[in-house]
Amino acid sequence: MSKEHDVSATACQFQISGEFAGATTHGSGHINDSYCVTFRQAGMPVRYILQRINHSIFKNPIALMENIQRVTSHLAAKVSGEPDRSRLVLTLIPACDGPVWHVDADGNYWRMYSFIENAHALDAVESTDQAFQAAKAFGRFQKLLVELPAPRLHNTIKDFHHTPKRFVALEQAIASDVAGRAILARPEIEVAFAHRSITSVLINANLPERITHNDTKFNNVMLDDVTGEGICVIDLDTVMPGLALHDFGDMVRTATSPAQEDEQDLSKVTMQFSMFEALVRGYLASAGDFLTKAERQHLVFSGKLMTFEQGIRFLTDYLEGDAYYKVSRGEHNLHRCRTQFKLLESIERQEERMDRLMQSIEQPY
Ligand code: ADP
Ligand code: GN1
Ligand code: MG
Repeated sequence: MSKEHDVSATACQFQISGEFAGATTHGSGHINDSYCVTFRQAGMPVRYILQRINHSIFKNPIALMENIQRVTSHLAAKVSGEPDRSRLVLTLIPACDGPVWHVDADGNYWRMYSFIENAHALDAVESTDQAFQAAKAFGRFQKLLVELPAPRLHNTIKDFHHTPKRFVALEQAIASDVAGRAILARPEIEVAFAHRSITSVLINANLPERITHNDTKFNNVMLDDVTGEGICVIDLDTVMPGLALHDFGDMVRTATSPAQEDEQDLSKVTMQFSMFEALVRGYLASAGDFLTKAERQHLVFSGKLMTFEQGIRFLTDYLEGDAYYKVSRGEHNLHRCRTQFKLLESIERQEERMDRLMQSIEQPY
């Protein structure tokens, strides 16, 4: 349990019956704080997920929660006829005073979800079926949100996937060098500059704005413990207007390599072609009927771009003295940057083969 936050008192601010029975930290996210909390109801333990929203990163937590409320209500209505529907969409628990968030005495914003039981999220992919299931679930998520009624969702982080602006932020971090680390990251800075020209490709490709998840990390989809099916997309803080390809690209980044994002043995980091193929097939199975030709033509490129973008984001944070991502060692962000750039290299080596796969899928005869 957190030393900084009174988790039990906070948990009791939500409309949950029974007695608070305990809490443990949960998950491996880099931004928010998540806890699994248990209440005893009629003698039985019932679990929930309590999260503190990082309001130094998400500057407008209420707008963010409005987005999540609209999105989860819309999705819940879409799956209302399906069996097991409560496990297919996140369910927000209202706070005792009404809204679906609670603000504590220190100004922290909290929210509570029902716990999706008999399902799991994985930090690294182990099988092609998992990759297929994750991509199918994220594609379905996008598809169900095509019809979200107006108004436009709030932007929870401005220019989140504007890669050219991410590059400018890197240049500023190098110039300021506040932590004196630029000298330690020379090879990585060179890789970044060698790829500058790819940063504006998607922005200039005239792609349609959609409602996208924007953080389609492999561990942001829950897989059913028994069937392995991708049942529920989670971590909705960055659901906002974006490009479908940012989501697909981030799947390639996080669900093709068998290694963890901060693996230090770079020989383990590789883009497994079989996983890429499973991602394409899973994503097209659910998103294939609404994607435009231009979107389909950039699927391969999106994996390269999002891997590069994440690499420069980690590098920027390393140079800025670890101001953004949670770290547990001095060079953590540099290690993370290195896995991204190793994966980028692996993608580049296989790009032609990936393109050939796409051609065979688009023109099977
Ligand atoms: P973060 O922003 O820290 O990544 P997430 O919302 O992704 O936060 O949650 C962290 C982890 O907690 C997830 O990877 C998943 O394992 C678990 N989790 C989140 N929401 C639920 C839920 N409603 N039911 C069960 N597990 C959940
Ligand atoms: C952060 O919250 P989490 O750990 O799922 C980040 C993503 C990055 C990811 C890299 C709001 O996601 O954009 O891709 O780390 N989220 C935010 O692991 O910046
Ligand atoms: Mg997450």
